[in-house]
Amino acid sequence: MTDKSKDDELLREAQHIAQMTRHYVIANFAHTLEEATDLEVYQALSAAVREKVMMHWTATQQSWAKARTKRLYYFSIEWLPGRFLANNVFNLASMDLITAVLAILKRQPQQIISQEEEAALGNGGLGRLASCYLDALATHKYPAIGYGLRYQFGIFKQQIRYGNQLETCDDWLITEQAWGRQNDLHSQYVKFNGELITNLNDLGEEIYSVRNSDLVRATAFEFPIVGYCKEDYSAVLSLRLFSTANSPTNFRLQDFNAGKLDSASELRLLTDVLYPSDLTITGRKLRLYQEFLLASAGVKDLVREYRLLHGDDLKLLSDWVVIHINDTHPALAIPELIRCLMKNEKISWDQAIDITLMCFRYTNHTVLRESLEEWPSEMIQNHFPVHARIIERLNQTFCDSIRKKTQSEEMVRRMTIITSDKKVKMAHLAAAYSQYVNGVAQIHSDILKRDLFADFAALYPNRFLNVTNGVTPRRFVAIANPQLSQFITKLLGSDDWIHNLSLWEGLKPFIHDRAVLAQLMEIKHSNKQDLIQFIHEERERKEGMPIPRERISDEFFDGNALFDVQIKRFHEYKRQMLKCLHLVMLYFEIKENPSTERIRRVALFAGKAAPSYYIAKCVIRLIFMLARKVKNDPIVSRFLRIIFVENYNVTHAMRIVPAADVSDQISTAGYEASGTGCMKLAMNGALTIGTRDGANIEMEEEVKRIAGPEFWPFGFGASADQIHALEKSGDYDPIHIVEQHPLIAKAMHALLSGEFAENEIEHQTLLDLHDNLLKGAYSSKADRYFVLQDLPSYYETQKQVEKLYQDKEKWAQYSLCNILSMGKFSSDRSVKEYADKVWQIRPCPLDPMVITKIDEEFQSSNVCNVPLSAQETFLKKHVS
Ligand code: 26W
Repeated sequence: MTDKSKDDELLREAQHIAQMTRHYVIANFAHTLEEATDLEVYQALSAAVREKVMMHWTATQQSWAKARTKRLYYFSIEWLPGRFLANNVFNLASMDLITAVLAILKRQPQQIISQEEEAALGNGGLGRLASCYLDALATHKYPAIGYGLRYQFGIFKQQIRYGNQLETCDDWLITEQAWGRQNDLHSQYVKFNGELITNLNDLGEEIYSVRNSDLVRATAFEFPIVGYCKEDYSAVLSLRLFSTANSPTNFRLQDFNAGKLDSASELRLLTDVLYPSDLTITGRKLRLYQEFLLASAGVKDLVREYRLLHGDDLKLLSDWVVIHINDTHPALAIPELIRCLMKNEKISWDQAIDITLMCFRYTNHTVLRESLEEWPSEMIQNHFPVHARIIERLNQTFCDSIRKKTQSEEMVRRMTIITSDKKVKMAHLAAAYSQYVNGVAQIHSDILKRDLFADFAALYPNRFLNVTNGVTPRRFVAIANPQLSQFITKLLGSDDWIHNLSLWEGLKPFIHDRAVLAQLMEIKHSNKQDLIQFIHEERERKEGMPIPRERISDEFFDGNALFDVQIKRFHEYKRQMLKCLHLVMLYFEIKENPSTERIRRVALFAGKAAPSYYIAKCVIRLIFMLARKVKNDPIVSRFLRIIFVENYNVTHAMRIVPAADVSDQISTAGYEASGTGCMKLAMNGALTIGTRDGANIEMEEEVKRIAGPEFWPFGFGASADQIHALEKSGDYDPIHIVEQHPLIAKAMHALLSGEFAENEIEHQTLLDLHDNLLKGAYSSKADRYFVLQDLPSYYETQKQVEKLYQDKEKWAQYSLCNILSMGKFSSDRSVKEYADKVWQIRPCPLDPMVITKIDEEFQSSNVCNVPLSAQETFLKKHVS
């Protein structure tokens, strides 16, 4: 197609969607376009786009039902899809379409798109990874479904008041939902509580049921996940989320009438809140209820779907079904499947176990001991007696097999699912009954085999694999960074990289092209200014009044400085504290040598701390204090600024990532399973300052292999093995490091003296942080995560950063070399690897006959389908 005819088609499509939007504004809101609010235009435009999505969705589901292919059921207790409208339009057509539609409607695209509350149904990495994978699965047409929970309140909204993190309710459902809609076909009844009943099945084997249980209705809501596809129909997957909120069956009227209000609503409130911690579980019973709800409703739904497509013989389940559990939170799906298999079926216990083992796959996402789930068996017993009994038997069967294999009671003791103090180890349950278990980066998978699952790996060596994480280049490059995307497309002569990121290696011939490098720097500068503008607008919205633009420009040196960003959850192991101490050192250094030539630097932080994580909140308060001190210092503020962007979420990531020059990936080696922010930032041209941890290691390998060893210049710190050795020997003494480095001593002393504090509470915060590093007040040991150990090398490496940044052209060259080496870290590569090695599923193209039929049916009933001449009249009238 020529450019001209492409443009014509785009305009026609835009015209059509604009017209549908006008239709929906009046039909749904009783407003003409002129009087419609931005929210109403957003809703109406979404409804218009949704029509197209629905056609593709129907075509996908019908094609796959017809082809009877094996399907993936991906269970995750967290999902972080981000905003839908722009993503869906981009994946179906192009961003230009939305711009053209809104030009016709005379509305500002950003104004309209930002009306959408993002579905923030997760804490961080785990949930965002699941969403990146669904995007890639849809893009490459893998038959898959996502299961999760539709929390009424997602992760809390974060505000910082005088350095305190305030948590407020995330009321994302307050407006009518344009994308996630109820679908009663998939709603399920799930049983909680009650008494165990044991019967025998046709084979004379025990089967279990309950009496006097609470019947809970899990109402299904579905989001369409639109794959990227320009040539023909996009595949559209379902993200199916269960809620107990608005079903009247979940209300205990008897209790209400007896005045027991809490108990009356208990079951309706199960999906009210997402647990705001990715470290430990606090509200235990409710969390277990949530995990069971997801597991049971999901398994029932997939069994229903299987029967519909393949009949009632569940013995063949694993031919058509693969169930993935994203960490252990949905692991109760294992006993739930056993229960379903044995109920009313001529399936024996041993067969049920074989089928289950063939169906399940499990990914582990953390090695932090406190994050590994263990449930008291009594608790499972009290609320899910059938599942407790099945887990007991699963444990027995598993322990017997280990005994037989090893003749070692010690091995049995170490590998048991239920411990001697009656705790159910969910990681053991998942590892014992999954065909494959994987970690999320090579180092993490190796550590799992060496450490957490050492015995399992010894007995079942073929079960353990690695699949390194990946992120979607659609959302995090093509949509978030349109300037860079267009530039890359121009250089490569094609936009195929959007679904095949390894093509980026084709940028190599440009690494010495001065014009290309200059343009790259220009794009970065412009992205920085966009970020400043965005933060400006956010602050104005928050404060409800205009703020002079100069104020915020000044705060960021108008984008003419190095933007050094650390954006992620606040955790001690992620070591935001390391960056803070470096900033304190910089502060003193600048103060003492004000006339030294140096670069200007903006240190940007964003991230949430779990509401009960005291030390993490202290670090946020420290950042606030440092930012204030630096800003008010006439000398230091000439070179340094510290910014905290509140309420980090997917939308904010899409703004910050394209503007970053330096990406801080500075976790204690051995602790960050993979990290995914590191990939998004590098794809957008940031250089990584990082430890040899998680996916950093593989990013380094790729940059060195593809571009050359010199282009990964900012690695630093102790390796995982060195850290491991220090931990084992118990020799680590942080005080010793302080004594050796006068500038570090000065920084630590500043915490003690309260130099950055303006009141007693602030001073106490500094003292607590100081003691946490030197005395071990809040975690078991002093400086448990080796902040001071790595501080000297971090400091030296930051000096290298400053040196390189002085040569802008050279910096741009390094940046380009990092970008072009990131092909491996696309979620497309990850899901293909999962599909081949872990799931054994294949892409299934949409059926042209199905598409034709749906097209015809839709066109014949399309209320907004106007003949071309009428469109042209409209165009003449409205598009100048
Ligand atoms: C028990 C509470 C709880 C909740 C969530 C414990 C642990 C979790 C998650 C497994 C934590 C998590 O999000 N892990 C992150 O997963 C990412 C995706 O694989 C990785 O990139 C991060 O390194 C890892 O920290």
